[in-house]
Amino acid sequence: MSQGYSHGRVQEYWQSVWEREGVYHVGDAADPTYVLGMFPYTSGELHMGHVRNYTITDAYARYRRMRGDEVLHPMGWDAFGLPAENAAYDRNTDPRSWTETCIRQMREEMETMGFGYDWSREITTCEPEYYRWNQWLFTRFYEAGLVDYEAATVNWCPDCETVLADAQVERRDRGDGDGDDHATHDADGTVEVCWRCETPVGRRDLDQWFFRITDYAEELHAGLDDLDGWSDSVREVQRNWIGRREGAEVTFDVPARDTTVDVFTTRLDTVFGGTFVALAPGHDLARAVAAEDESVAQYVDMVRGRADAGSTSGVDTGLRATHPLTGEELPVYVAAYVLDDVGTGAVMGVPAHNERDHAFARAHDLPIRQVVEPVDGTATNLPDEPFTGDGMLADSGAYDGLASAAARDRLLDEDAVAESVTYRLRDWLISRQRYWGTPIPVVHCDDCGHVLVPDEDLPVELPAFVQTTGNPLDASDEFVETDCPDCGRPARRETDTMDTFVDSSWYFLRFLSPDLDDAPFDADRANDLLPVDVYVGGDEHAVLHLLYIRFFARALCDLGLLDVREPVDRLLNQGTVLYDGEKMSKSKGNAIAPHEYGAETTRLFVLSAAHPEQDFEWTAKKVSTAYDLQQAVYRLVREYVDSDAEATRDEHAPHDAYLERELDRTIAAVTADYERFRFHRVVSEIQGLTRLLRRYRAYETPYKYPYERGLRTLARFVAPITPFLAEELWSMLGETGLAAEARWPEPMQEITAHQVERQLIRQTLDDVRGITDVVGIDEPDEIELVVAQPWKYRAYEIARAADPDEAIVGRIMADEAVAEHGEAAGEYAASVAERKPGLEPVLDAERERELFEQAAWLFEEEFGAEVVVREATDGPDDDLARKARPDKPAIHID
Ligand code: ANZ
Ligand code: ZN
Repeated sequence: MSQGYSHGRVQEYWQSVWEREGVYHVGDAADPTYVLGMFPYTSGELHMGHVRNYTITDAYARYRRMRGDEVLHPMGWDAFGLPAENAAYDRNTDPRSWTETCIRQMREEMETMGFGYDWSREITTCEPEYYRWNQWLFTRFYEAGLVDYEAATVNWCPDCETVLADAQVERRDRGDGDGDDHATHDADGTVEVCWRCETPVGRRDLDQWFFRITDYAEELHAGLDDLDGWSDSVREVQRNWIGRREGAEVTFDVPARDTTVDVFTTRLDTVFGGTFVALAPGHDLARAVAAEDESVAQYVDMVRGRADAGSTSGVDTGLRATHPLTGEELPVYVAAYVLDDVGTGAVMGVPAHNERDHAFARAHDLPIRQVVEPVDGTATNLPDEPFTGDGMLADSGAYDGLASAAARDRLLDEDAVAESVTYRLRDWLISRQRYWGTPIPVVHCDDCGHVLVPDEDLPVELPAFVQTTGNPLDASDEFVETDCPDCGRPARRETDTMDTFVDSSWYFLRFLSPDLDDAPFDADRANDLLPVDVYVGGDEHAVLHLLYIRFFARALCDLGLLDVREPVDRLLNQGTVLYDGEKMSKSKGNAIAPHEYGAETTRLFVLSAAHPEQDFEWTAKKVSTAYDLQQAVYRLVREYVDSDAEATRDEHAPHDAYLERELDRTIAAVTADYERFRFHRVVSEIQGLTRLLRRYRAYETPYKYPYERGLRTLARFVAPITPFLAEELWSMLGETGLAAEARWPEPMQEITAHQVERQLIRQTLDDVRGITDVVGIDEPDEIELVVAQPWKYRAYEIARAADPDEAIVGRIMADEAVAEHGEAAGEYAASVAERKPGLEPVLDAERERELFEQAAWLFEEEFGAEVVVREATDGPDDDLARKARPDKPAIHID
């Protein structure tokens, strides 16, 4: 008995061979398929989510390589970010050393996992060679008007001591009594917290750097329609995030100040119901009034930057705005529920038809005027509740009686009205008041304002790390103090660093030419190789990272640096690995280390458990099934190569044909499954083929050719999933090259016919199982398979060819070759006529008989019985003849 397979024993050897042979290396002249997994944040360990992510890309990359493609499958490190700084505090080290240690550990783990990367393209975002290009791109963006520097009321996490992008703020149910009054509580009982540390988020006013992603809102939104390679759910999340709204702007005169206020509305049909105008606290007119009016100033101060959709607070400015359609004078309020950065920052209040306006009107005793009525005549609850649906206009002058949609359309022709579109998407706040990120390449000069650091002075490198409570860069005089690039006088460096999402917005381009030192990426290469063919990662990135890469690609195109506006062709979002129904994670204490069960067992299990996009539950039992499968495959090959030459046969026997065709079918199926990332189906085919080959050999001395072909096929089937095992098998089988580079197997014959034949065999096997069960025969001696008389096939074909409403029995019996079988023929004709609508094509009599002869061994092997295949004969002696039908042999078991 030979030893089983041990991944640990062979892993290093094959790794060194792969490396020596440069298996995963892609030259610069190649035209590869680009397979990419979202590069990991350098936390120090691979968790199961990473393993699943990278096993998917690795299996696919390996499969493509074996199909003959060159494959670019690179890996790098998303190495900047706050956790490194926190770890540095906790461990009394500095972010760089900590990050480097993490990278070493993670790379080692990846190698153990057998991931085949082109390490010559490794990139690390915290290296100056990388982040200088963030700075260079910032500079280009700035010159192109894609960068804003603005005082902004920003989300501030007091624990991380940094600003957060909107997308890094999450809503939680309010915990009881955390009593932080700087936090933004909402009336609905939720609180906004930091995505990382869950601390309630407050607000601050700071000068901040923004990327103008909103310039691309329309295009980013429209482009989603064509992203066929992305899931509907990710596209929907992006659509909602961009939040495109079609509507109109209505202009109100404010005669007392000789100015106008534009409001944005999606419900122009309700315009005659407007009874007040409300301004956001940051609206120009609100600020102007606040400069003169104490009570308005107080209110604006109190609520500024604390926008609150649920609030009914507000202050009357005393101004009046003229309703452009009725000429009525409406009061103008400043109200916290009007958001500064939505639409125009001003609304027309329509209390009868909008929830927030209704609540506000109630609180301030403003009139409620209904101008839309339900079309079906149902009653509304006005004035107690607003009616928010569409309906028919009333009390709306010339527009009375129009349906809402038609009214919205017609009202656009009014002078004071213009069509308008707004977006929920905000500009991307990239400033972070932290150390471990890319320094923003700007110098602040008292005379020149903010000045870009010239390209030739890039990179602006991070100084040595110091431990402080605030931003370590502020504490570094040597960093801060510099000269103005324009006037040469003493000036101060910007101490904000970039959001790490900037780093990951273009890293897929850097992989194409990682060492290029006069540009961030090679434009020609990029235009050739982009879009990324397959990108795999978690769907938690649906709006941040996956929106930013789409923005970056477009911005780069408009800068003339790239021609490909959509950077990713096929996006695959892997599902979650669960443990006891919960996401497996270290913080939940239910994490399993990637190689706790052996790296390849884990790979095999993770791919076999479910479709890549589905969640699955980690169970020890299924893990051991994966382990057993590897051992079974290994043993099958080991036993064969250890046996002597007598162990094979050189002459063809009928039963070999079934194996040969089944092999072809499996190859076709596995190939199609790999193409479509259905690794779980691949694994069940591998299981099936392993079983079939084992049984074939157990049945009789195997015919050398198809059997060895079967084993070689199996070795290649497992190669994308368990690459070390595949190399062992491949060399055991006497192959000289590497399994990783072996040519993918191909079917030798057309397999369509075999699909039908296989189905017939499986059905008949099932029938035999059913009969032995029912009759209670444990060990049958003989199984008789009786194929129908040839004339039945003829009758069957006549029935199939007939029109549905033809007298089928008559047609059949008109055929002499059938009719001569008398009563039996009539009986069969009636039964086949009855089944007419569902008659599938069947084999002919001869082929069906031959097939059962070729597959008889499967019955013999499974049931340990002798198998007799024969044709039914007419006449009184054959009592099975009546039961035998085309596609359904009569079965007799003794
Ligand atoms: C009048 C009106 C009447 C509105 C009505 C709605 C219903 P959705 O469709 O949810 O995106 N709005 C516009 N700018 C705003 C701002 N800066 N802050 C807060 N609210 C603002 O919402 C679009 C509606 O949000 C707009 O249509 C406007 O209220 C309000 F029966 O105008 B509506
Ligand atoms: Zn200057």
